[in-house]
Amino acid sequence: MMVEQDEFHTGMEAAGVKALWERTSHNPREPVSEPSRAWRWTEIEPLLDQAVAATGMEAAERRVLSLWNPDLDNPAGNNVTTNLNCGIQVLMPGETARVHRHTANALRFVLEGGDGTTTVDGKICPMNKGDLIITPGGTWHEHSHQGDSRIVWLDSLDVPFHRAMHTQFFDPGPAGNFPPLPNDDAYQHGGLLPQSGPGITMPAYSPQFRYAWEDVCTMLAAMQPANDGSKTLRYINPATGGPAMNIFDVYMVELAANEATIPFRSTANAFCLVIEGEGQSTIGEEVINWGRYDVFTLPHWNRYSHTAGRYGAKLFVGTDREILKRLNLLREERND
Ligand code: GTQ
Ligand code: FE2
Repeated sequence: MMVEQDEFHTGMEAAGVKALWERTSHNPREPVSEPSRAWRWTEIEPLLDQAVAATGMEAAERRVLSLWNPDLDNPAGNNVTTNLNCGIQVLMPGETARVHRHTANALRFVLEGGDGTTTVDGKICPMNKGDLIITPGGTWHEHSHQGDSRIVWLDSLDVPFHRAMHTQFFDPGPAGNFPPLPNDDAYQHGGLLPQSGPGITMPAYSPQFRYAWEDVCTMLAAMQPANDGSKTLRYINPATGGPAMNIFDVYMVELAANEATIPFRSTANAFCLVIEGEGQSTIGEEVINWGRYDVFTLPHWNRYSHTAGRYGAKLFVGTDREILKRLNLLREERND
């Protein structure tokens, strides 16, 4: 009877309960996902000089344009995909971004300019176009710029994951003590690992903080392509062979000209930063055309395939795959 129904619903509301059988979303057969989103370099690039005009570094702390995904809108912060955020950071000659540390893992990939440095736990890491600099969670870091034109890089952090886990901590500096580590030069020859000296006991994170662009190019040139013509290179922690950062895994993917990659899907979430070339990706229901320095997402369980244009392409990929893998939640499907 109607009256009983109403009493029932009123009673449930007062008690703070809901009837599971009346909810449509209680048993999805597959993960619910959001569509792929893209951010265009041609739209972001003109804003960089305006950002410099809008704020100095004292006020900004970090001059970053955060990529905002309307499907993952969150008043507590921005996400590009489930567990990762991205931003474009600009530093002018002579400027610095002061020392701090946080539990989130962070990376920066240099897009424009050079002669910058990020100091990570006392190690000075040169920043030039194409270089990757990581700051594993807990490491002290600061940026400075000795060049003569602006330096621009992509930042990405696993902040959304820490927000979900309530493990986000931040220390403003000054820097405290940090463990001594061998120089990055001590990790530049694959297959050889220092076994004596300060800091060689297995650190909690990669002892290498800088991955030079020249090395990435040398390695890609040395690799044999896969069946679909692509080459995938992983940035690793040289002391473990595992991901560059505990739960934040990064790759460089080289695509052959005019050849579609084998369709793939995963419960992991990734973003792609186009380093070179132009092309198109089919991601779930979306078709995304992309060019240099565009960023687009590969949200969980969307099947995707990339096709570069006639010059081929390079995609830098950041993913939360390692989180899912460690929790035995990684499911992957390749259509070959
Ligand atoms: O460069 O240290 O985009 O701490 C967001 C937070 C960059 C950084 C960001 C950060 C940084
Ligand atoms: Fe930081």
